[in-house]
Amino acid sequence: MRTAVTAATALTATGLLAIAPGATAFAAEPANSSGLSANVQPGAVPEMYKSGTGPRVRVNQVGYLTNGPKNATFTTGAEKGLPWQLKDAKGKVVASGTTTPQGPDAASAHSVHTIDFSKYATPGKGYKLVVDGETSHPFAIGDKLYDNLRQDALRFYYTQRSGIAIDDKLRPGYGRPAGHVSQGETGDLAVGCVNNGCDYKLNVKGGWYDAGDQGKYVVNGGISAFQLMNQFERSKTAKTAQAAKMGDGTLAIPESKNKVPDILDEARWEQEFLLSMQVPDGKQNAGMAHHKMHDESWTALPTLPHQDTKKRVLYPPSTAATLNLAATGAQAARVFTPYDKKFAEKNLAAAKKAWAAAKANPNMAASGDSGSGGGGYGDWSTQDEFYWAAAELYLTTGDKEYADYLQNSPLHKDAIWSDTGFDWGNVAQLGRLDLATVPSKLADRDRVRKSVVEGADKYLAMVQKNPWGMPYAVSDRYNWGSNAQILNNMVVLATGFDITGDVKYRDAVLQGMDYILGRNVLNRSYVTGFGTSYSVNQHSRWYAKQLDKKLPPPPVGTLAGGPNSGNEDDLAKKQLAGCVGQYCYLDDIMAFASNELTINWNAPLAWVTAFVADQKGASAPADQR
Ligand code: 9MR
Repeated sequence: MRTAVTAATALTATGLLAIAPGATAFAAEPANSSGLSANVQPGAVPEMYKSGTGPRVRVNQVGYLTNGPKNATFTTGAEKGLPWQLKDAKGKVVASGTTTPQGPDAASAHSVHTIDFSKYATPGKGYKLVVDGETSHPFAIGDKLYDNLRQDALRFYYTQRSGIAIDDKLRPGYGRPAGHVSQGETGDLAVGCVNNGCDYKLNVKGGWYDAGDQGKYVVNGGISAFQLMNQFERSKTAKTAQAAKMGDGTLAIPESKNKVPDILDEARWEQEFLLSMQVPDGKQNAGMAHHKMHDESWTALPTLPHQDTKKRVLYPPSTAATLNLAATGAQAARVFTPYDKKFAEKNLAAAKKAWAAAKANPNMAASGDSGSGGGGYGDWSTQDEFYWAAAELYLTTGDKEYADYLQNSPLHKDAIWSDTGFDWGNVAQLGRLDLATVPSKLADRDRVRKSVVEGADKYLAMVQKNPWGMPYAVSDRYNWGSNAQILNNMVVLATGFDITGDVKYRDAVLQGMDYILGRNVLNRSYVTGFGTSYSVNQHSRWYAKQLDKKLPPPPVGTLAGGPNSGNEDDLAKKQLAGCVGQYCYLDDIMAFASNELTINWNAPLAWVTAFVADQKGASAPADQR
């Protein structure tokens, strides 16, 4: 049981929960009437945000699909519903109604009301919502609001590339020399093992830089390349997918116009790197993949890739990395067959070799030791990676060995749809999603498809309960990369729609997008260049305009990690101490724990944005909405 400690709380006019010093607003354990499941602690709203974060009515600052759901969130101490008005660009009232009180919200330390203006379906720009004298940021209503972001979220990858000069003609303002191409120990052409732990050197040139650092990590590269290839593969099975939108020539990359879809060209840049991390034949642990490679010690900000003077080192092989290679190699074999048979075969051979090596070394854990020059990416449990790899190998080959493995894995039937969703360290979901969507003769394929719809139902319930309309159920504790976890839960919802055609899942995805683009307590679009008030100082060593005006900001279409209650960086420790949920975010280049950019976060942004753009105006029979 949980009990509300009523004496400790009071509502201010803005809806901020005023909490007596030392008191706990909600005692731990039971849910109160508003379903709160976590404590709201004193000091929950950091000092810097106390003066406000913009208009109290929060909207999707990019906009709403013509016939899709249209919701907003308003922070207020009012107990009863308040009148709202929707005004067009000329200030004319075009719709009105009453807000719906939702009570206190643990994720924002506010009391909130929601506004549903879904019935209004006239395309246009410059709409604003007005409630209680507060005017929202402007937004549009239309069918094509996501077409630019669909490309930009993917164009992000070209400027993350390692081992190649970035062509200023393709990305004006972002041209730069190639990074890590020297023959010496600061290049990636012949990299040895940390502490001289191996008797060979590998050419691991290429791939994408992970994030704001210049490390390259197989477990994070794996999920990222996978999600790009998966976005492509969805176009083969999903009724609404528009394959041409990710086709050849859509991304302005060096490979554009080579008769291969650009999204696959971009994924290949990473996949080639993943292949290069495999231990060569004849060496100890042959067939395993090195977990990661990065600088021996951290570089300062800013440091452009070609200016990095640190020694590059390989970290030992791990079972998790090896299975990432097996999974993406098998997937690449499938998707590249029509375009480059040789490359497809090379991938399948590497994938099978990796699978065999992982089976022979199932417990080669990645310690998470970062050696102080890169991220840890520790992974101690690999049952999920085994499941994912078996799924991909099965889907590509149909072989009994993998089918048997799947049927014997507890993860084949477990409820794997966790509250926080999947990420680089939790990948069973990737296998399950593909088994449900990629055609195969899997004996229990119908059951697997049903299990994905069950996952979608779970996230749908979260969207419906959450006053910000998104699928995340951690209450006031937000994880590192929370935005990507939310987007990954939206991938499950979208797949639920692809499988069933039921628009309730699609509409939940559309609502989740509202949160990412401004319907959150900070009134912030977490995507650079989209909306009115957006993140632009993400942590990066080369998009470091905040530190050096001569450098560019992150490119448009870059996702920020988002609120992170851990406050792991010094700036957050200082400015966000005690913060609650959605307030645990700073748009500052030094706030790496909440404001980094990464290849594994833009991947679900691209996937989900493509899904949303595919829905055009989101038309559907009224009785299904
Ligand atoms: O995304 C990673 C997150 O899940 C971890 O909690 C965090 C701490 O280990 O690291 C994150 O990954 C970072 C990586 O270690 C180094 N490159 C930047 C990544 C994003 O912040």
